[in-house]
Amino acid sequence: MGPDTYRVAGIAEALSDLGHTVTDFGDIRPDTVDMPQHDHLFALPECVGWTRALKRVAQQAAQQGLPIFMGGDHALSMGTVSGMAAHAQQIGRPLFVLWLDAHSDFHTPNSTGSGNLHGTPVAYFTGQPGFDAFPALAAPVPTDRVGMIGLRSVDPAERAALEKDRAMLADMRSIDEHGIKAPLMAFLDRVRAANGILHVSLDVDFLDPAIAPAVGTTVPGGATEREAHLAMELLHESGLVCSLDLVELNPFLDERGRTAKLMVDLAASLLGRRIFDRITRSF
Ligand code: 5AB
Ligand code: MN
Ligand code: MN
Ligand code: MN
Repeated sequence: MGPDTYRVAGIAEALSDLGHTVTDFGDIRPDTVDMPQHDHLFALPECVGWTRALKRVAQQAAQQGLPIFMGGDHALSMGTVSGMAAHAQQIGRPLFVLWLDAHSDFHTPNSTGSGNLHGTPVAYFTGQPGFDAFPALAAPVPTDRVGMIGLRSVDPAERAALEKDRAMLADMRSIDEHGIKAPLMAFLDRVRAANGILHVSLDVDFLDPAIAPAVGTTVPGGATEREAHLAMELLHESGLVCSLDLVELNPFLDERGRTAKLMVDLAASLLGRRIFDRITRSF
């Protein structure tokens, strides 16, 4: 239901109003895979089928413009990021990933307690072990090319794995203390210094549930509307973004479409819209 909700909320119009040419490729269908259901991992064959299809579609779409992947479950990033990584390899530039999420999604199939694969995409595309059922990665994204902003719900096994790794991590406490600009600019500097391109993965639960209720995994204390827009505006100004996931929207849980509208507005900010004309003078 996510993609149709974004369509109804006017995502194509919002982006074409900015002067972009927008092509809607329609809903993607998963590949069929011949694999039994797993006793712990939820919908494993379906997720493998989606990963295969999305990887292919991402790689093709990246050659034509800046793909926006509308979901849907965050497991879709297994396909979108691995496809974008293959594209980056083809054009000879490193892919970086900005993960805007309350969660780190760094479980492996062996560590996940819930069995929900939306908690595992970062572990998959960074090449952690345990993903044998999934397509082999042509180009894993090294963890030091991953930045996570908005963290406030990290399971013990994820924390232990992240502590051994070199991803840039900014939890909500550090955003409270330093603002969202500091960690974001530090990460963008890394991308620029490496001549990289940047995939942004925006999980609805990055936002505070008071402004974005339409997600199954709400965690209080998330980003405010202005923090999120500032992040999008800075991302736009960086000129580094190559692709975007809009994930975890569950329109059943929305209030009068406000979450869908906010996500569309954030996508528009990332693609160059200014909410209002700025007017600032030093004093
Ligand atoms: B989301 C949890 N860590 O593994 C798990 O919304 C939550 O894509 C995962 O960030 C949340 O089930 C996945 C408890
Ligand atoms: Mn999900
Ligand atoms: Mn997520
Ligand atoms: Mn999340």
